[in-house]
Amino acid sequence: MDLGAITKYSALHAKPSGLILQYGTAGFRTKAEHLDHVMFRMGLLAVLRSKQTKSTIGVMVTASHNPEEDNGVKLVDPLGEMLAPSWEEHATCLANAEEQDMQRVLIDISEKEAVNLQQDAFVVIGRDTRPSSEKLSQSVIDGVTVLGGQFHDYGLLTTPQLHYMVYCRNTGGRYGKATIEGYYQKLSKAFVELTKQASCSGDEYRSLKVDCANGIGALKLREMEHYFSQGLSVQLFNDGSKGKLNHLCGADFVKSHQKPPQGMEIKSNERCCSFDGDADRIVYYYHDADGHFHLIDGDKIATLISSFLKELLVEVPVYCTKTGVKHLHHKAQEFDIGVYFEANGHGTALFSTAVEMKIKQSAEQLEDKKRKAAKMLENIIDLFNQAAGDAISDMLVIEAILALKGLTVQQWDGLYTDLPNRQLKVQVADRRVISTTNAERQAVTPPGLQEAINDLVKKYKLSRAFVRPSGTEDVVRVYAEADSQESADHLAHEVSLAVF
Ligand code: 16G
Ligand code: ZN
Repeated sequence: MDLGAITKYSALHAKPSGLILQYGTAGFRTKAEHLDHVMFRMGLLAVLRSKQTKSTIGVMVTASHNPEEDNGVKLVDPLGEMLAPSWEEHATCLANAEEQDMQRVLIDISEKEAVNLQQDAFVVIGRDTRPSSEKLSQSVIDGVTVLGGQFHDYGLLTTPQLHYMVYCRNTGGRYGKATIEGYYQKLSKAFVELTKQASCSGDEYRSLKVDCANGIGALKLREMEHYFSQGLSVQLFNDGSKGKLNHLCGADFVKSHQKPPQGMEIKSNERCCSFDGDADRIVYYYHDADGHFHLIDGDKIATLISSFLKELLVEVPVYCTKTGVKHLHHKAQEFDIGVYFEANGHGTALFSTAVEMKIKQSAEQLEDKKRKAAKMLENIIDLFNQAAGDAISDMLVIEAILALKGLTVQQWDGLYTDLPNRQLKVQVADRRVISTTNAERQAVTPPGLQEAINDLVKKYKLSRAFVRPSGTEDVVRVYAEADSQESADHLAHEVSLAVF
């Protein structure tokens, strides 16, 4: 390590004094003007992680569904996964170190993690369309080069595309080619082959309205569109030409306000979907004949996908984990086939190597019916982004399944009915006084809180309620459901009073 150079360059990316940030559920996130030093330091950290794992590491500059003025950064581990928890702590330490402590913190991390500093390092970088992202990703590059790391800057990418690149590069090309072209071709080829098999590919299945949150999703869908257009035509809204990123549009807006995004006109029973600002989330929706809005969230997406896959499986057990993709992803990896989705629309499916091999073998079978089914599965596997939840990939999976099963959007919606529910956020002095267990469904502290919730829940029919500290905002989240909207609203309100 050339400590002199680090000190010199670090001073050019100085930390505002007194600023403390935390590597949260999805990396660092705050106002863009406070992030320059964090970017530089995450460049440094990515080099250390790369040396330690002897693999390519990713750095993504994005703040997902946050307002345009915000930005953020997260590191992507070798298999396209979220950064390991012990390294999240190093990230927090490094980001908050005062200038004069930088050298010591870097040496500390290297020693603790037994990093061989002679090892080569390679870092790939991507960014979203925020006005601040280009300059901030340049600061990441500064950090990488000061520590002698090599890098490739992909420029504008969706978050899941960067995860895909990292995964491809560390699996010797087995998963796919680590280029944007490779990504488009892999997904589109699988999609077109699948939709060719759909017997009822009438026009109604072939078009979809997509709200791109005025973000990167629009750019990438435009580039990709012609690869899959024989299977699906997409009509893009909020493509960034007029509106502001995530403002009155996008998956997070639609999910939390339970209404369509601005700028999209919806005829009854038309299939529509929304991406979020970095295109790793997707939700669907439609207006029924009476003009009522219906949201199809991550839970229903998971149901559609698993019921399609279930035709080949005996049973589908359900597990719960803590909030955040990193927890869900690891749970899903424990199975031959793991499907995970958060209600907010972030999710994907994972397939074990053993299952992929079995399916490949079956695809060479002589028996026509089995061969067809196996071929279909092979394409479905190719269509999923197994490195991360991916709005573009999920959209194509959903469209293929709807076409193959001949399902309309209403029939899909009718797979089950949600109980009325309400989510609230509560401002408290210190959200960390609330701790939880059992996949964030039970409060452990403060004492008495869980008992109070239990008593409130007993007052309503078919009811449940949970509280947990947010991993991205300084608030406590309250969730309640019950037999009617009125009861759910009441229960949520009463629980939020108990939190104080
Ligand atoms: C982040 C997470 C998302 C989670 C959300 C919860 C990733 C890529 N994103 O956006 O999975 O649902 O945080 O935030 O991990 P909350 O704790 O503030 O509700
Ligand atoms: Zn996102």
